[in-house]
Amino acid sequence: MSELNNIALKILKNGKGILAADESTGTMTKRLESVKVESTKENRIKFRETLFSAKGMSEYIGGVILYDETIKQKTNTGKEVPRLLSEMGSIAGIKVDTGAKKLAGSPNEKITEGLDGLRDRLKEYSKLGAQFTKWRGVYNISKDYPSKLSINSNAHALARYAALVQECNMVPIVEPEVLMDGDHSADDCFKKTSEVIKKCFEELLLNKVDLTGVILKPNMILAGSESNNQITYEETAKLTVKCLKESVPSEVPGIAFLSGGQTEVQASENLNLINKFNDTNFIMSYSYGRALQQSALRHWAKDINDVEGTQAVFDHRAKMCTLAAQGKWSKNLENI
Ligand code: 5MM
Repeated sequence: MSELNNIALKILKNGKGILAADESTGTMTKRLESVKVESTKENRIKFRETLFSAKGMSEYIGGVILYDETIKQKTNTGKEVPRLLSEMGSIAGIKVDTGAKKLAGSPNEKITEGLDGLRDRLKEYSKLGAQFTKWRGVYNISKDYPSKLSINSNAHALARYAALVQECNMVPIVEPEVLMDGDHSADDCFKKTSEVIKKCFEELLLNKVDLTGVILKPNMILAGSESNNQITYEETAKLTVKCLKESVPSEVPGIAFLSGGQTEVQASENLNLINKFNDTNFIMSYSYGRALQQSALRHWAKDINDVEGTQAVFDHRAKMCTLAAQGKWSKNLENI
């Protein structure tokens, strides 16, 4: 077994998942302002440190995706963040793309940037303790989108990123996110997501990426958030498994879903059913941002010094997600 495969399995084994705490300063500012907390450097690390030192980290969270600011920050007790994570039994990861920008040639779509100088940045992050990385491509569904141009150019960028990351002995998370926005059907989501993922693997292979050392971070198959034809959780789970079975090469060890705007409970319920229907060898776990942090953030905002209370809320959410990653979640465990 390769070293990269070992890292990927360590992150996702036994129902463990990933905490996506890699919000860029702009996104984190929106999140904090939505709960009326000022977005200062101190407040950003205070919230993140509260989660990273929660008891549930060692049992449920195999890896944490950090943002550039956070991986270089020290906690209030003076510890480097990657060291704190490692003491909590979790692995530090880092978002290395520099964001999605207007795609020349199709200005209503986006291309993710960040390849320039990436080799040197990766060396720096590796020295800081990161063992895995993340790059997100975003795609919109509408009558004309995603265009071939967007599918091809984002796949190309994701593959060049992944090849550079493996050269630096880290595991790349490949995240092609087909957004929920819009009124498209679940069938459209299935078709477009399949096309996007297949193209990504075609490019990954062309770039000689070792698929046993990759984690795929896809969206689930859902109808658009404005569609009148929503599908059931069971249909989502079945379509999601079918899509991945048909589009992902069997060498890939693990899939960690994004939550993409689903509520915390929806994201757990869907993941649970996906695992019930999972007849592949892929580990199917989570790499949630909002669906792991929302309720903890709301609790914390009421009193940013309530470390224990916030951690209890976070621990509950992480436990629910890990149970879902094992197909052991049920609604009555939510106490709602
Ligand atoms: C945590 O949010 C990440 C995006 O941050 P920026 O937009 O500021 O770069 C995002 O990539 C995230 O990792 C994934 O979309 C999963 O998060 P959700 O909230 O969809 O589970």
